[in-house]
Amino acid sequence: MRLALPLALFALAVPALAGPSAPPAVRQMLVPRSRSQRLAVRDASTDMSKLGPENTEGEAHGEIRAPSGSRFTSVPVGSGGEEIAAYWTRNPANDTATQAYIMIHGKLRDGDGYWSTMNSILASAVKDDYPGVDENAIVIAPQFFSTLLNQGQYGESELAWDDTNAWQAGDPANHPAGTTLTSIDALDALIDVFADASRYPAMRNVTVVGHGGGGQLGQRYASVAKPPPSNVHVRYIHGDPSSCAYFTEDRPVTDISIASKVTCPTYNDWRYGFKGFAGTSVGLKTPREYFQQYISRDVVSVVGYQDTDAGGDQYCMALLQGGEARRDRNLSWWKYINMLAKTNEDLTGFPGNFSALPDWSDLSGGIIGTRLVVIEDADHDAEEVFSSAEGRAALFDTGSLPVGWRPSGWRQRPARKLKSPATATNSSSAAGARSTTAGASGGASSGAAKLPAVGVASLLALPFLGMLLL
Ligand SMILES: *[C@@H]1O[C@H](CO)[C@@H](O)[C@H](O)[C@H]1NC(C)=O
Ligand SMILES: *[C@@H]1O[C@H](CO)[C@@H](O)[C@H](O)[C@H]1NC(C)=O
Ligand SMILES: *[C@@H]1O[C@H](CO)[C@@H](O)[C@H](O)[C@H]1NC(C)=O
Ligand SMILES: *[C@@H]1O[C@H](CO)[C@@H](O)[C@H](O)[C@H]1NC(C)=O
Ligand SMILES: CC(=O)N[C@H]1CO[C@H](CO)[C@@H](O)[C@@H]1O
Repeated sequence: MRLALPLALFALAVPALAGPSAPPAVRQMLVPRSRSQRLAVRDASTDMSKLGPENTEGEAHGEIRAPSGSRFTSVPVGSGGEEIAAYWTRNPANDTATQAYIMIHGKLRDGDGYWSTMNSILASAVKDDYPGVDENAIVIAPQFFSTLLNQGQYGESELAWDDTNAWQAGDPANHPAGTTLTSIDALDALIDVFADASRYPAMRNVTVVGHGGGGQLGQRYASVAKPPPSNVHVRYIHGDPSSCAYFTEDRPVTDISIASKVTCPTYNDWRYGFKGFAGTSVGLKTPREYFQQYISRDVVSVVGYQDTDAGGDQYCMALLQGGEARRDRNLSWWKYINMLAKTNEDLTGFPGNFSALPDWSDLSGGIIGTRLVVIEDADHDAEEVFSSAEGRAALFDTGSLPVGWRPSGWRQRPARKLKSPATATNSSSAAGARSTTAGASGGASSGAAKLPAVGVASLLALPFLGMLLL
């Protein structure tokens, strides 16, 4: 069915093929609608311009070869026998490891490469005696296989997704047959492994890192992950995703020559918004409840300031999130989160026209745990981002983080608590009760304690960063 679609449709549907000068109306009209279209041209993470109508993106995995220092294994997800495949530190010190890093691969589904990247970032931090780094930290890179392109590479109980990008959105797998588990469930299961004190008695910090395609999953995961077990602290780091999942129908772009909601009817559908989100194996909450989870967690949004190519998703749903460059989408997202939460953060110079956002300060109390780190010299490259001083801080620092770049005119302001945050009440659903627990244990209050320190840290870090960037 995918192959039967005429090439002309692809040429129109894919902005890169239509050319940068394609009028916005054309870009917006051709939002993929049917499942067969969705499979082929889902979003620009699937780079059809290079590969033609048959998406062979990420095909060149060949035989599975675990990079030196790792092994290829799999971990149960749920109770139905399914497993998530992963590259894993070969000889982990399970008894003494205090930290685990779950590194999500990018759009090419190259878990092996991402395992190596994270492992070498860790090794160099250990070598440099970077404060707080555990030399026994365990590195895992889950492998989200595609049933279209990775046949023969996954075992019969291992999860795989048909659409090569479905895993990025947290959608359900379609292998093994009949499974309803999602990539979100798979990450939840990995965290549960490390929270099992009988296997990892010393484990304290689990960090989920996603960049680019992995950043898309990482951003959504930070909102919809189940509340983690209380014996581990989870940090969620998402870098440079092409799009975020907005909690409301508001969008930063009002310039209709860039994109318009009117001609982009799917702008709020799941992956871009919460419409049609099917939930995870622990159930479905409201967008307000997911917002509360997101802001009460240790979430670090990492943006490469040089990430300004019109790469990544160029559908109108993504363009409405801040235009062509991922950087602006991310900066707009920061503005959005802070405005919804009514924080005291200075948003001077941040892009995004949000004129009439709802006031969700009843959920935040004016305080969010989410932090933004902008790495001035980094492009769209996980290694560059996480080897930088700020990227390393995001990965390894406890307490305050350097904020990195800020627009001119921006000033550090102290956090200002408006009132004690309520819980995302939705008395009509059991979801409300679950979120109470998340809010209470999660800690908008821990965010409150951390935030004022950010400014001090950034001041202290500046000369240091200057040296490193030379
Ligand atoms: C460490 O724990 C994992 C399970 O999480 C297990 O597969 C592995 O065999 C353990 N390794 C050692 C050396 O105990
Ligand atoms: C934001 O609004 C201003 C004023 O209406 C407009 O000039 C600008 O193009 C808008 N920006 C975007 C990204 O929509
Ligand atoms: C590790 O967990 C502690 C809480 O136990 C937290 O304060 C700290 O920021 C975490 N460190 C990282 C790097 O996530
Ligand atoms: C409460 O939950 C229901 C079902 O999930 C949803 O339709 C409704 O919009 C929610 N109400 C609020 C105020 O969030
Ligand atoms: C804060 C920031 O980066 N603003 C920039 C967003 O992107 C637009 C267009 O690329 C620039 O004009 C802004 O300066």
